[in-house]
Amino acid sequence: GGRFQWDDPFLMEQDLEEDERLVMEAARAYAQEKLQPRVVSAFREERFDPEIMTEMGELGFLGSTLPEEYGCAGASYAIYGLVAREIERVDSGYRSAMSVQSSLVMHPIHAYGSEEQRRKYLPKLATGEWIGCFGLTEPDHGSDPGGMRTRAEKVADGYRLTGTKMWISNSPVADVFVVWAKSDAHDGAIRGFVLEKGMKGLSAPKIEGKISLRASVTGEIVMDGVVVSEDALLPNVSGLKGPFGCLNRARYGIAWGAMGAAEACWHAARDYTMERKQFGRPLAANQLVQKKLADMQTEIAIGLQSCLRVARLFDEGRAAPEMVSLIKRNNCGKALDIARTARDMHGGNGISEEYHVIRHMVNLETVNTYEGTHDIHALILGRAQTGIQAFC
Ligand code: TGC
Ligand code: FAD
Repeated sequence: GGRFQWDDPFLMEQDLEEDERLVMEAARAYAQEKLQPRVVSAFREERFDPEIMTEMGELGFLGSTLPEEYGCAGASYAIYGLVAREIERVDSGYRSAMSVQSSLVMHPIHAYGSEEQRRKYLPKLATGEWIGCFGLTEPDHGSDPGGMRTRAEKVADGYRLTGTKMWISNSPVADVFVVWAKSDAHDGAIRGFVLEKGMKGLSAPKIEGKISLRASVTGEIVMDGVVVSEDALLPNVSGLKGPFGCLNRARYGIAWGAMGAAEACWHAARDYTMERKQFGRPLAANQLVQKKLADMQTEIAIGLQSCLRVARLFDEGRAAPEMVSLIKRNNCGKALDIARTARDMHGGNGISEEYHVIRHMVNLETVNTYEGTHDIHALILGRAQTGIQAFC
């Protein structure tokens, strides 16, 4: 018979390839040694330290699945996911910075860009010397990005972009902006453009006052007639499938990342309830508490198995977007429940920054909402099984 390992019930880590395990361990060491010590003050002060990007770049964590010829690691999707899990074990905001750079900025430049665009942008994004952001959401169009108002008008030798993007991770510190706009030169189709900091008419004001994801910087992208040349257009994609192709990859990483945050909360709840005594015995000696720990263990073990399965399908080119909707939705929703329960199990201490669980809990509210809300992914799955479109 096999031996049961409480913190890895299905022995997932034993199923990893040697290189995958090594990268996972490196990511865990980096996250615990370099990110964990600064996260409490970063969250309190609503501060994102941009040098985190160069640190992640040095370790090969940015655009890790892209080819080595552009300065990237050429890693498997399992590696990308395992790194997301380790980073988000510390904070969803740090994982967010990595996801945006890798899946929402480097991926579209690689998948839809010209060779010149790839050579110009990817190496500096891979080292973290340049920071990128992705502008799809607008003030009046979040779940329905197809209704976007941002426009690209044709002008001599290029385009003039006008519009506002809202809730954009990293925009206030970004050097490179991948934005999506309806282009009148392409029959109103949605097209991608790569903008650069300092262009006339481009600004990225910070959104202040977030109660969630405070260690990640979020802003607007305001385009007030930004004129770009023809080479700012991403030539090789047209329509919503452009941004959605990026979202498939970012959502996949979020499914892993959310499990990292959930594991942090679960382990904290276990440690706390074994240590803390009430009524003369450890809290963990109560049946109610053990049931909560068992539920956390169960959901996380199953959630991680689903991630590893989709990782393998991605590497084989067999991952469908609906599979990603299923794991993004389930793992974010379950992680949020786990964080709320862990917060409760810490009693009054659970509301203190010192115990981390409430920070994960409020972060996961964002994670459950961005990249397609929990309910939007339900509608994607409902459509896929009934053939009936329920969005409108
Ligand atoms: P629909 O008619 O379904 O599709 C329009 C076109 O897009 C194609 N498509 C996809 N292609 C690839 N992958 C996918 N997942 C795709 N989903 C759709 C589709 O085939 C079609 O192509 P074509 O050629 O026929 O035109 O479009 P709809 O307008 O009905 O879509 C509805 C819905 C709800 C599915 C969609 O709009 C949606 O997913 N909404 C959620 C929006 C969202 O996720 N926004 C994310 C913004 S970015 C972000 O949050 C970053 S946070 C990152 C961080 O900080 O970590
Ligand atoms: P809405 O679409 O207005 O939804 C509000 C509520 O209505 C939700 O509960 C939703 O599920 C529900 N709802 C909507 N439509 C339906 C329907 N048809 N049926 C039933 N219920 C429905 N976007 C980017 O482009 N780039 C980024 O980098 C980025 N980073 C973000 C960072 C943070 C911190 C946050 C909070 C958001 C970020 N987003 C980003 C935006 C994010 O993707 C959107 O907030 C998200 O897609 C939801 O859109 P919305 O906020 O407009 O909500």
